[in-house]
Amino acid sequence: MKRIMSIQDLSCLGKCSLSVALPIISAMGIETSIVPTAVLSAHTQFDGFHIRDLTEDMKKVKEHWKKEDFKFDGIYTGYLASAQQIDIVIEYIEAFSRPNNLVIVDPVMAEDGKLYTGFDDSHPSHMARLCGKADIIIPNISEAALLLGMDYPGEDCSMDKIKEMLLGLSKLGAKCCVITGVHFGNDRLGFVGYDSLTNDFFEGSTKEVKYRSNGTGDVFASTFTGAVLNDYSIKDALMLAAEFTCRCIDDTAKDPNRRTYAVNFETQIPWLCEELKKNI
Ligand code: PXL
Repeated sequence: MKRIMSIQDLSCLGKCSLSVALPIISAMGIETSIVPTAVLSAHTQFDGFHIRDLTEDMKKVKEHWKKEDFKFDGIYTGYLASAQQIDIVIEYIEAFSRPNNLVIVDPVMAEDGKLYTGFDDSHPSHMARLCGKADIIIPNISEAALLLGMDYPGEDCSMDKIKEMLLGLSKLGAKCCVITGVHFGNDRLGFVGYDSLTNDFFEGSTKEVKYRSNGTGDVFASTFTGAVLNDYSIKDALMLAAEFTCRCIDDTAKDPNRRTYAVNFETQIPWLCEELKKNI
């Protein structure tokens, strides 16, 4: 069985970060070792959340895992609270890199052109350093703009703009850069990627469900990570993640008892497992 490490926060309520990565990637048959960077009573879109920072513990986990000589087939990082945590994550990548393991960085920090609560203006430049150590990065449009130090072009920006951003992102150093949450017109929403090894652009989309919720990016990134670790090509893994996320949002939008803070990914896990069975 393959094993991945996921480094991000544990929000005790609010279904994001590790509380999404752990169930989804595990359901996809990949052992998921976690490095919680902080414990929050609920994610930062709630007012008055309590946070316990675990920066010092992150170092201890790394030392222990290194001493035990644990090996990982991939490293997947998401929300990180500070520049210091980003430095420690870079140390993890250096300590656990092996010839064939994959480093996937989702530079979680913003949406709708705005940084999440708690980040200062220097955070994107530190995330950009981390992106330089990744094989694959999967920012949304807001995060891509912040990583590039450019003005937010809006959710409906042109395909030329998206491609210009991808070329800029590839200069940060990742082999494959993907921008998520791209509008294709005709109510289609999806991703556009650029592979700097082959110079190819690629894209994919699903129908757009007009319902906004927190945590959808984490559902997408976790499913993508699980699929790549199941030997899907990057494009097929992105497509599976897009379809799964679309189904989760659709189910939530139809649920009269829905929560506003996250999507119903749980109800769609059986579908995900069936899809995986068809392809592996
Ligand atoms: O879903 C992204 C995310 C992850 N972790 C925390 C967050 C958010 C988004 O708000 O607050 C703690």
